[in-house]
Amino acid sequence: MTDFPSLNRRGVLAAGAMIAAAPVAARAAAKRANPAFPQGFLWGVATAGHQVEGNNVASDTWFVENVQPSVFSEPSGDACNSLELWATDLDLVKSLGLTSYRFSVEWARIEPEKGLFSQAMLDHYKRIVEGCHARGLKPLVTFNHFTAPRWFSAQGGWTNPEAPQLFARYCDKVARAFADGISIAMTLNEPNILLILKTILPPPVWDMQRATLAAASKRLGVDKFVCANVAAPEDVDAIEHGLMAGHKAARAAIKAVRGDLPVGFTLSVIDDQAAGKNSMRDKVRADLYGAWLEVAKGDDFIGVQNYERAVWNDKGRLPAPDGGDRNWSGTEVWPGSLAGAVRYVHGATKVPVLVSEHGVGTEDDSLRARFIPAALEGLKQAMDDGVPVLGYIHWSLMDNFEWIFGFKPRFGLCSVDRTTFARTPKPSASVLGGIAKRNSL
Ligand code: IFM
Repeated sequence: MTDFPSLNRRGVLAAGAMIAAAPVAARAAAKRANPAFPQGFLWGVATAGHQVEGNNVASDTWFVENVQPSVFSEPSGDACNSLELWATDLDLVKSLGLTSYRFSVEWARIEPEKGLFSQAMLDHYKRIVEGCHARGLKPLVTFNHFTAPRWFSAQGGWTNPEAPQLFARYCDKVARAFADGISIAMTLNEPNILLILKTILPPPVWDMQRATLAAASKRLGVDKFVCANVAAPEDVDAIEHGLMAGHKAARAAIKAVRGDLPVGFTLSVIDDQAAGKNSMRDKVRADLYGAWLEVAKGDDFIGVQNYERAVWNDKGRLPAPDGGDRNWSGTEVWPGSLAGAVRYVHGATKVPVLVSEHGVGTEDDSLRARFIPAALEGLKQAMDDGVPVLGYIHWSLMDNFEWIFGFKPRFGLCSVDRTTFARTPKPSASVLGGIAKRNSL
């Protein structure tokens, strides 16, 4: 969720400063990477339950999409109807030549009321895991991708001291149902997203989020409705605290069921670069990632999710240089950012990295088709330099529900007809598929 409208003013100094920042990744890309990826490198695509399944009616996010006022530009509705079409999705992933599929399990479906667990829904997700195996795909499962049951958020969400234990209880149920079939477990998706949004979202958007949550609380007659990716700034620290304890409790719960299953979480990481003397870069990094990178040191791997770079001088973030590619919101698209983020995260944690998301929101698929190989060149160079990377998972399999922005941003390798739900691969899908099939750039 890092793709928000660019708030940068373009300045004449920017281009020079960006070049001066001369990230290692860009310089490294000048020497060619060895094109061959290691055997067993994971090639995949990611989706998230709420963004593709549709009708996630017991979730907190469904509720806040449909209150008035709402910060959401439109509700998720049927989304891509993947609750029904999940097998079609798996066929698509296979037909693209990929080897793994990252998807998320919806807590609100599995525990729609506090303490009421749905065996049918556990079976549903188990069938997806089995469906992956039937197609030779490795299932990479996210236990929580932002959304929670409505009852959970109505009792203060992650700010409630009970939250970590409730999350761990749900993770235990999921792990008992099908941990034996999954290849990699991710407890939380981008638990640092609100820290990043604090530096990006303008005050009116925070005001709208506050108004949305106030409307939700009022409608339910509760003190405080708190979601993981729609929040008031004053709640962010308490949410982070809860998420951190939640991750640790969930990891322990999953490991108790299957000790050899790799468990970690995914982090949203901008490739932050320093420009000039006394750059703020290191302070920004400490604030946005520092605590989570410490937590990751105790995990089996860390998921890195990168969409952009940011160049910081001593006063703030520099505007992107004029020219060059832009995404749907006007933010710079710079392929070297993936390697920069991966090098930084591995350097700080020393644990293996999974690129669990990377992509670009754009109507211009030729941009995506150029962006993927260019980013992978830098990634492979980092691997040649010794960074252990388990795989590359592109966001996303298909255009889907991009949270408060609705269906407008297009991140998919496939388009989706919003009426028939027919999926159609875009040319960029064969670019990634070709690399995956060759296991080589
Ligand atoms: O759609 C989101 C996803 O849910 C989390 N990571 C970023 C993606 C694009 O903004």
